Amino acid sequence: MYQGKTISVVVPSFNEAHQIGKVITTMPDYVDFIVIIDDCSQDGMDKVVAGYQEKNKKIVLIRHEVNQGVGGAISTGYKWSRDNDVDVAVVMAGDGQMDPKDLPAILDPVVKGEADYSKANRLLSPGAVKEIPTIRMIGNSVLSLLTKIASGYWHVSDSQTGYTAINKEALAVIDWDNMYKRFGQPNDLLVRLNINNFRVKDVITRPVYNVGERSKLKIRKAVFTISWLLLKLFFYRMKEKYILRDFHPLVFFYILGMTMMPVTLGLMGRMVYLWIQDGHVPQITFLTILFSVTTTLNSLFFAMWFDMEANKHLK
Ligand SMILES: Nc1nc2c(ncn2[C@@H]2O[C@H](COP(=O)(O)OP(=O)(O)OP(=O)(O)O)[C@@H](O)[C@H]2O)c(=O)[nH]1
Ligand SMILES: [Mg+2]
Repeated sequence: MYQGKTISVVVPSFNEAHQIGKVITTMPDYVDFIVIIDDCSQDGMDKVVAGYQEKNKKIVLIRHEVNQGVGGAISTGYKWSRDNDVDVAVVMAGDGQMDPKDLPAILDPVVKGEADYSKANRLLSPGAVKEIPTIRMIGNSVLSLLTKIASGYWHVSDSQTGYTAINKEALAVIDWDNMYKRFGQPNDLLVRLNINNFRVKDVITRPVYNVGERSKLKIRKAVFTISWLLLKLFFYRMKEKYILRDFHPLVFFYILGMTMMPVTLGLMGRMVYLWIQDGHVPQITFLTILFSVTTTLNSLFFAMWFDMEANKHLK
């Protein structure tokens, strides 16, 4: 128990026979359940965990018969936590990259009732640039920016962290069976939390690399896959949050901005073409472009601003 609340730590793990022991032995005493999801590992990880289970009764081992991906494993752990009436469910990876010393800071906002979901933010830690490998830093920053737009949590960054805590109210409401199953899971979850008006807080933590982990993340591929997912999630949130469940005219601003964008780009192309061909651009063409650029940018920026205002109370 932590401050009177039962805590489960969900550990998504795939081929972590080498690292899982460290995750188990460094788990703080106040954690009530260590829910290890073995996502059909092929390296004998289940036997390693079974060995620890004999001495540590807090360990729950759930094995997937088919590999589902990290998001699928997290959903399984969340469902177990929900069905066992746990107050707060934490996620810590099975590769030992989450420092248990940070756990109280991640738990506090949720346990104190200041947030429904809290997550680590490594990008804001003072040593981030030195400690996070450059390609991961760039990929994560790009996805964090896109996740702000898609999720409506404009104050949140480091969207890709897997170190999080969620309360039982959110555990009960989110449909875990429909959650994205692979590395885009944290992004999908943020969008669903926003649609349900849950409060989210970032907690600054130090990044941990080179502790014996072997990453399964192919960063370039992940950036494209998750960007595409975020585009779909953006439209899903607009529909659910601002059309079906409630209404906000910001959708009109987004529609206008997005419709005008290709028109503006087309007009700009035409201007460049005329300039190269004739050496000058008719005044009317230039004025039309000016009007089009202003309308596009104003509409998009106003839509973002309205979205920011509508979600201000979810900090
Ligand atoms: N369940 C499941 N877990 C996975 C899978 N791939 C990775 N994981 C787990 O998810 C966690 C994070 O995976 P990593 O590959 O380390 O990715 P990451 O930590 O987000 O990224 P970096 O470490 O920065 O590369 C680890 O505990 C992995 O064991 C998978 O296919 N299924
Ligand atoms: Mg890792």
